[in-house]
Amino acid sequence: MRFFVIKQTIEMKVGFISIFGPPNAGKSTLLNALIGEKLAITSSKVQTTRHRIKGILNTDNYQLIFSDTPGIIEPKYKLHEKMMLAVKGALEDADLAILLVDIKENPEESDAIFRKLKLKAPCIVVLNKIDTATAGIVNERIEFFKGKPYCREVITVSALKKSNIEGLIERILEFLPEGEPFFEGDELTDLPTRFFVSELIREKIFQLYKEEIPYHTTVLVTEFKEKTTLIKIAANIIVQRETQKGILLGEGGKMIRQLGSSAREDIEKFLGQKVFLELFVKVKPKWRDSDLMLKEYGYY
Ligand SMILES: Nc1nc2c(ncn2[C@@H]2O[C@H](COP(=O)(O)OP(=O)(O)OP(=O)(O)O)[C@@H](O)[C@H]2O)c(=O)[nH]1
Ligand SMILES: [Mg+2]
Repeated sequence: MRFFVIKQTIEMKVGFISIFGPPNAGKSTLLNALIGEKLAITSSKVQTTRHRIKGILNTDNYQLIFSDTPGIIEPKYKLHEKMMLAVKGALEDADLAILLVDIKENPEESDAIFRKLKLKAPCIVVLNKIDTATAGIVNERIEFFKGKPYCREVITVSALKKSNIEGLIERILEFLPEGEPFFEGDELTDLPTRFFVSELIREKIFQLYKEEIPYHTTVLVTEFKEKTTLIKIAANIIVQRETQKGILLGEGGKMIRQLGSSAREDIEKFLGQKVFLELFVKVKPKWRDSDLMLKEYGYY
């Protein structure tokens, strides 16, 4: 009797896929749709994302390490420069780039941004928000990007409605090499929990306050203590001026109470545990232009 030992090697596709595009194209919404979890905060305002946020999609057959990045802009202050450094980091280690376009916006503007990136990795142009456009516009945009030198392929999705996300993943896999996974097990990201807590508070600031306030603000978690029945979290909300502090607090503290309770609900959902949240507003003049303060608040 003979025995044959068949050695089976499981072929796994592995790669870094970075999402780039102008502000508000839907990059963070797309990251969340790809990962199937709310990892990155989103808002209807531009410049919501300030960091590179990695989201890892693990199956037996592949490990896809996606990076959400800040929208590409001309920097006006040091915080902007740090944001563009986050974009640069994601440019450098991308195996594949997703160039994300809001189908409603002028394609020439996205094209100008993509040309400047001078990417070495292959690029897929992904037309987002197709739920808002007619078939005629969609076809026009496909034709526009198809001939561009950086574009290997054009794919259409709606990140918000989660349509054609599976199709996008299938195409991504075709561009990636086989390899060993970079991250172990079912890790979802490489960022600490405190970061996501501060982001959830920042997201509420983007939703609750008008105009300039969110752009003058950052959030720093100063305490994160796991108690028996709940997690005690304290965070500083940093603003640049006393007047902004007044707006954040609102009359008799009305606004900050609203901010605190809606942020707490989201943090509880994220952590799956009861949370006691304390918020403090601090004025730090010109923090957006101070290397020292930017570093302290997590912008490297
Ligand atoms: N209708 C529609 N809206 C979308 C879609 N994808 C994203 N949005 C909306 O577009 C807005 C911007 O989405 P974000 O994901 O925050 O965009 P972003 O590119 O990450 O923006 P920045 O971080 O500011 O650069 C939000 O209001 C989203 O709900 C989509 O497929 N369809
Ligand atoms: Mg974003």
